[in-house]
Amino acid sequence: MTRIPNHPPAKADIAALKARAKHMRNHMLVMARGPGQGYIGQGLGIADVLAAIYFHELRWSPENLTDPNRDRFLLSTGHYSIALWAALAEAGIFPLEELPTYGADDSRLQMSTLDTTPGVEIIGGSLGHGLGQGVGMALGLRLQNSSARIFCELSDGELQEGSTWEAAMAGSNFRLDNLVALIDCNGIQADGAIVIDIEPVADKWRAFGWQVQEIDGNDMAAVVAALEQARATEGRPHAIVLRTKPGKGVPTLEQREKAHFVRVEPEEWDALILELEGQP
Ligand SMILES: Cc1ncc(C[n+]2csc(CCOP(=O)(O)OP(=O)(O)O)c2C)c(N)n1
Repeated sequence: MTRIPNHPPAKADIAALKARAKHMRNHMLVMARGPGQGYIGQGLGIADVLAAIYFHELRWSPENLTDPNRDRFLLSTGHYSIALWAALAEAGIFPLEELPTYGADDSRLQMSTLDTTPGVEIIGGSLGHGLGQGVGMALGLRLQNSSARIFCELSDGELQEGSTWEAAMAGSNFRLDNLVALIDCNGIQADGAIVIDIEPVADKWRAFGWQVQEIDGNDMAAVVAALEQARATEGRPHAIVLRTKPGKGVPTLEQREKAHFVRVEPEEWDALILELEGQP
């Protein structure tokens, strides 16, 4: 089988990955400034994980987005699209001039994913379906003797949906060690805090037969190390419980109580971009 080169990945350059994440955060603010609003809180929170995935772990090629042997990153939460657009723009798939069209009629960069946008593997607008699709893809790849892997992001809100747990059960039943769940526990769900208590998250995944790690999802070195450990897992799927901070990297947004959907005045976006620039 054809192998996409550079795998297993070379030793991670943590400083370079942090710089990627910062560029991606900047892209997200530029996107949201276009319409004056967007799902920026969770996007900023997951930026470090997407930087580690797209610029270190994933075996893929921006020149051939449909290579059958590519690793797939599935964004189950379609409304986090701003983070995916930022990663794909940073990888050169979209010109940066396109970013301000975020959410506009006819834009490729919608506020929730469309599968007509290059680089999108699944539509995630209706929550709770990403992991089930990931299980099906991982099983299909194994049946085709492919060494490609599936990385499926999902949210803490989606842990309140039965379909997620059906998929978790199937993943361990089929011993899918080519499947990694990246669970974004940012503690929010639309209007405020998580509605139904989902803790202890890690223990629940262990009980479903998954190998589990729980880390600070905004600590780049920890994210890279967790992905490396997931690569070494054999015989069962792997879950990484990511504790992330909504608005991460932009202090005003980190302090904001309602960070699910952010709308601010046009001049305030410029101030937020300057705040990001001032961060390490
Ligand atoms: C099946 C389904 N139910 C409800 C919604 C509406 N909805 C969109 S985002 C959201 C919040 C979900 O919380 P979480 O996934 O944790 O995301 P966060 O608040 O961190 O953005 C909801 C309920 C949806 N998109 N799909």
